[in-house]
Amino acid sequence: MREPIRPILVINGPNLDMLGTRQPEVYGHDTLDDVAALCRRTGEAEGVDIDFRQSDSEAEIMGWIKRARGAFSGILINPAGFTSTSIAILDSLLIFDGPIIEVHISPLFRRDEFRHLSYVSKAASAKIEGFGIRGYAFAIMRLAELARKAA
Ligand code: DHK
Repeated sequence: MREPIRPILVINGPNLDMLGTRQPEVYGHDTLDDVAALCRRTGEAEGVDIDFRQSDSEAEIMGWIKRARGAFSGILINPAGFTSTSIAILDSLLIFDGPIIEVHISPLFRRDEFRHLSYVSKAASAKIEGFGIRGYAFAIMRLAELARKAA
């Protein structure tokens, strides 16, 4: 019999709790609760549980990632403001033993130059940006597919 697929960990970095209020012309009108609902719906359709979290704390995010090894089949991370600054989060992600997909709601390639650098990308198997919150759904579909293949 096949092993059950381990859940997917969805990590949201700083200020993403303010989605819906925060610069709606850049990030849209959906709230973080809407993103969570989309992720859970997509997970249900794919037959995989979703553990959805947000933190403004780099240390807390690092702790979640370090404890994810062996417990989750994949990680979806929107590192938000830590994308271009956190070698520490990159190092934590490099400890994880499954696929990692980096998601950004907005198209970073056409925003400020300082947003173009991503340390997290060095640990990611794929990156989705500029699809709005739908990028989360695409990432979960792909992570579920990879988890099924690995099971
Ligand atoms: C979200 C943030 O908070 C910014 O710091 C990033 C990212 C972009 C997003 O598009 O989801 O630069």
